[in-house]
Amino acid sequence: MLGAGIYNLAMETKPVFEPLRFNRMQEREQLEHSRAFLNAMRQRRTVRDFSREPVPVELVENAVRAAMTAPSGANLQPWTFVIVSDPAVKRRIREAAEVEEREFYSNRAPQEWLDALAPLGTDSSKPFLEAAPHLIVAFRQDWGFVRNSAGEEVKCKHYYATESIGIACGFLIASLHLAGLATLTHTPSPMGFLSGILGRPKNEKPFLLLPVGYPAEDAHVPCISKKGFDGVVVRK
Ligand code: IYR
Repeated sequence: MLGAGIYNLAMETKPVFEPLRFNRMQEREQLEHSRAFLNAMRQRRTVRDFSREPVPVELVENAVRAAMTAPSGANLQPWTFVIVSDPAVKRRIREAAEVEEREFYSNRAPQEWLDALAPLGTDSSKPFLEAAPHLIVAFRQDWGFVRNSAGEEVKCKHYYATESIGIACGFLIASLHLAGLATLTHTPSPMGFLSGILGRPKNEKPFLLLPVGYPAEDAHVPCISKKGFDGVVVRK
């Protein structure tokens, strides 16, 4: 990599293959892993009450490394993850987010949307944006830059950028949860202000803002449930 978002892709036309390393497990072991992961994921909750207790940044960095293993369209990896730990930057993000959210809750959101949010008990106040020790902001790159064979930097379209970063963010959230951390999938709307505050280039659009930390001592979560298996799965 030559700089954030610039890749020196080999301009090969012929694919190069290597033997697959695949850990073939016994069925018993497969079931153990499968059940352990399911049980762990069932414990995940979206948290809005964060403690200010510090979190080692390596836990956050490793989760981003896990996200970076996600499959992506043409393996173009259309993402940038900004890790925000500076209290002054977190404060600017909170202030800008609350401006948008006040507008959202009092004018922009149609009643139907407010009704859908009612069981979550959310409002325009976003203290978690300062309390959480780290924020991860995922940016989707709709295009990137590559060096062509003449060594020039040229634009390159990213295919399935939304799907790709969605999968990567799923890995990120799962990884943080398995590392014993709480997250909130937060999408202030609109969230263009993040590009300005974080100084991101034109090819990147904010996709997700993820506060990361430990839950506050007295954290509460809404009493909500997931759909049942039969309401979701169709067999043919
Ligand atoms: N962005 C607002 C509203 C909001 C929207 C959805 I969709 C949610 O699942 C939760 C909240 C907010 O963060 O309060």
